[in-house]
Amino acid sequence: MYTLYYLPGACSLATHAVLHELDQPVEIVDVQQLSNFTDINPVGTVPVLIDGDSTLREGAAILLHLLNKHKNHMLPTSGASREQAIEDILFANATMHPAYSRLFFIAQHITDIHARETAFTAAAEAINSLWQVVEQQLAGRDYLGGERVSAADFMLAVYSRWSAHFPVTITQGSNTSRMLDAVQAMPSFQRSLAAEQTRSAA
Ligand SMILES: N[C@@H](CCC(=O)N[C@@H](CS)C(=O)NCC(=O)O)C(=O)O
Repeated sequence: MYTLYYLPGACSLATHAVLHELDQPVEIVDVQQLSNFTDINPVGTVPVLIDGDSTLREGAAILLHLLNKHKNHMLPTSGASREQAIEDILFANATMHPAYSRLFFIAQHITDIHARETAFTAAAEAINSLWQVVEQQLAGRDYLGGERVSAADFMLAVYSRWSAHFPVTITQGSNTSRMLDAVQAMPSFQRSLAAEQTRSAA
């Protein structure tokens, strides 16, 4: 049984959904209910995964740990498709996620209304450029890696939901919208979303 520390709807939702895709039992802990989460992750961010005696931090490292450990179709075991899947996870984690993180930063720290608007517009433009890159990669394929869903698809589907919280216009191409809709309709995604909402409402 894994333990996943999460925030509802945050990037930890991708880890949660991938755990269900891998058919792994998981207990989830909403870090908002904890007063000592920085004892578990001094950086204060989710996800954190407990696997036996190991405490794993950093979303990309956690996903690669899980995908290397459990048999799956999301991370090929060798070759160019494996390299591509790893690159896609890192693109999601280290490029797309930080682009979205700017929205949270602006909302939290920029109070001047004009500066805020300028910053939101610039952040949205940067995000939209990245979605165009995704759109090109998805040409002629259902998911980033081809026919089967990958961990990076889950990550992008989670991030895509965040723009609804901000006064920005984020647009995705038709290939991307199709992929994002397909991932969010998956039982693993729906189950994770529902569990996170139920837990935080309790
Ligand atoms: N590099 C970290 C970043 C994770 C991250 O930014 N998590 C956000 C949620 S999506 C978080 O925990 N934010 C709460 C905070 O920063 O206090 C990772 O990939 O695990």
